Formats: sequence, C-alpha cells, structure tokens
Amino acid sequence: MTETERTFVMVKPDGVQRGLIGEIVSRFEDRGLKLVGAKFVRIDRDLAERHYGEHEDKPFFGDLVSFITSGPVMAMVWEGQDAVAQVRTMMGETDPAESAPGTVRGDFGLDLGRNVIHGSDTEEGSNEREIDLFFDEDELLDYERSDETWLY
Ligand code: 3AN
Repeated sequence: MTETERTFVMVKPDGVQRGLIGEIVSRFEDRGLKLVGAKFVRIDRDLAERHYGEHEDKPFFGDLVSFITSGPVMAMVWEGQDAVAQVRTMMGETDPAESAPGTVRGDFGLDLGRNVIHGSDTEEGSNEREIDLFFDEDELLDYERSDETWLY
C-alpha cells in the first residue's frame, strides 16, 4: 500500500560546488515527485551536529560535521507516493562505489564522505525529524502540481 509522504533531501557542499543542483532537482521532478520546500543555506555547527546526531560516536563524525558546514547546501522537501523510499532508491548506496549507475551517487559520487546527496532514511519518523530541523511549517507549500490529478 503506497501513501503520500514527505522526505528531506539535501544537495551536499560537494554537489553544490560541482554544479549538480539542477541535475538532481530535474531527476526528482521527472520522477513525478513534488517540491514543497527549498532553501539554499550554509548549515551551522549546531544544526549539523543535531542532523547527524545518530553518528555522534562514529570515528568519521568530526569530518562529517566539518564537511557539511564547509559550504552552502540545497535543502529541500519532496512529496509523493512512498517518497522516502523512492528518493533512497534514486540516491543509491551510502558508498558510491556500491551504487548502481543511474543513481545520483552511482553517477556522481566520489567516495563515502563526498557522496553528493543526503535523503531521509526509511526508519519511522526520520523524515519528519529532519524536515522539522530545517523547515518551519509555513515554509512548506501546499499546492497541486498540474500533472497530479491527471496521473493519479
Ligand atoms: P546515508 O547518507 O546513505 O543515509 P548514513 O546516514 O549511514 O548514510 O551516513 C551519513 C553520512 O555519513 C553519509 N552520507 C556519509 O557521507 C557519511 N559516512 C557514512 N559512513 C561513513 C564512513 N564509513 N566513513 C566516512 N563517512 C561516512
């Protein structure tokens, strides 16, 4: 049973520096997902540590936080049927080397740390938690995409 849901997606600093924002946005638009929120921001240390809180004890935590705060990111919320899983599939694996061609990381990722994109994982509540960290409720727009009613 599919359901409409929202997921948090971020083009990381390496993706921004390499000019991949448009390419990534296009892929999700083409797939029929709907953009409901977006902001181009530089994350501060506090937000980065909260966002990656689950990795606090990992050896790569320090690098992760310095990398994600090193330059602007494109933070977005995408909506659609099974959006969380759809985006995960389109992103590829955490390690670009294990990601299939055709996925964002399989096509553009360089290594585990420089893997271009973040998307909420499928664990219950992860998407809501991440969306709340980055967006206020009034920054998420409720509208109909013109192909929606025709498609579904
Ligand atoms: P994903 O982004 O695929 O959900 P997570 O949540 O396990 O992966 O990891 C968050 C981020 O931490 C990854 N996107 C990656 O940049 C980094 N990371 C994960 N594992 C490693 C590792 N072993 N070494 C360095 N960085 C890592």
